[in-house]
Amino acid sequence: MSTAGRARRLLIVNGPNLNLLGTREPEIYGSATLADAERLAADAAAESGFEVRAVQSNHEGVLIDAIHDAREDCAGIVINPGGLTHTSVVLRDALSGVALPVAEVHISDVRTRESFRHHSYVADVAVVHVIGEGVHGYATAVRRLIAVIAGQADG
Ligand code: CA2
Repeated sequence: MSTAGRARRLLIVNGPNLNLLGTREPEIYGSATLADAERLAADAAAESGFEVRAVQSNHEGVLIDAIHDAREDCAGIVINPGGLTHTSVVLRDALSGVALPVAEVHISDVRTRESFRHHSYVADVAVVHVIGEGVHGYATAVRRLIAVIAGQADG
């Protein structure tokens, strides 16, 4: 049986190419690394007594398996799907299928970049959206998602 309703754990998902954070394109993504982003998320979660499990993969199926596994022991999912944001129905279906609250994060402001970045397949399955705050957006997303989870528990 799922324990997600009681779990004080979030899954932090980073999609393709986000392992390159801090190595290239600092004018778009800043100079912080993926490890920095994951630490910001973990520290924000710890403020509320939550822990995180972080996964990054360049393979869609690995991300989907991690999302499915979250049903067992996570209360919510923070995801930056990378380029899959704009292409992936299957990633969207995985998020929708596990029925956990989802926060969508983008480091850059995708709304002001190329038009192909304006559409997100994830946006309407997410309850929290944090766009263009740099890696600090992971902490914002964690705090806002925990507030949603706390509200569900109260309700
Ligand atoms: O702004 C974001 O967080 C994005 O999700 C990042 C994706 C991009 O495709 C989305 O449109 C917006 C790209 C991730 C690749 O990250 C890199 C970081 C450093 C160097 C190269 C790629």
